[in-house]
Amino acid sequence: MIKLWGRKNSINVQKVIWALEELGMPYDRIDAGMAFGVNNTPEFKIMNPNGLVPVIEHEGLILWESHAIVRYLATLDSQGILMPQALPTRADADRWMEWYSTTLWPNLRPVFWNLVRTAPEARDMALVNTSLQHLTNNFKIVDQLLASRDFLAGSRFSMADIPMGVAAFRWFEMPIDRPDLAHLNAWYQRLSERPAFKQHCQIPLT
Ligand SMILES: N[C@@H](CCC(=O)N[C@@H](CS)C(=O)NCC(=O)O)C(=O)O
Repeated sequence: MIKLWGRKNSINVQKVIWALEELGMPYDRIDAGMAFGVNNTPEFKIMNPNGLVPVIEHEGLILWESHAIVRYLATLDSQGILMPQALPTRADADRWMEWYSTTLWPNLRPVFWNLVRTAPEARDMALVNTSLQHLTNNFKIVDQLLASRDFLAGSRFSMADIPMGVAAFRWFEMPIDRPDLAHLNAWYQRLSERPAFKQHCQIPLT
């Protein structure tokens, strides 16, 4: 049984929960992080010296970093439900996960933290506005990609759609001005039909 440490409202924990649910892998989740604590204890820091969630334990392996965990789970699954089998498609999926981490998330994070987790009087709106401009350009790139394919790595849902999906939920839920991006909208509607996304990721932002 896979053990997962992490609170349900964390964007990075949600990626792991979504992957586990898509793969039908049983797991035991332990609340950790923010109000739950746990992640700052010495025992937890032996598992992850960063003191961050998510962390999983499976057959003696302790693993942290949400994308490494999603890739591990996708590879563990012999049916290749999330891991494209053709190498070019796999590389494509991997590329969008990397791009999310290096490019899109650094723009989404300040917008999310200021608008969702910071009191109005303490918000850095200059940072929000600059980051939002970059974030909008990022989602335009995703929109262009989705003009010619149903999912990020081609015609099938894959691991690549998981990080972008949880980011897109925040993009659509946050009180921000958004351009109408038809292909992004259509892809988001396709994701919204997936029970695991609906149940575990489309939950109130806190
Ligand atoms: N790059 C890491 C980032 C992990 C991370 O920043 N986790 C946040 C939650 S999204 C965390 O643990 N924050 C401290 C807390 O929840 O107390 C990953 O993708 O797993």
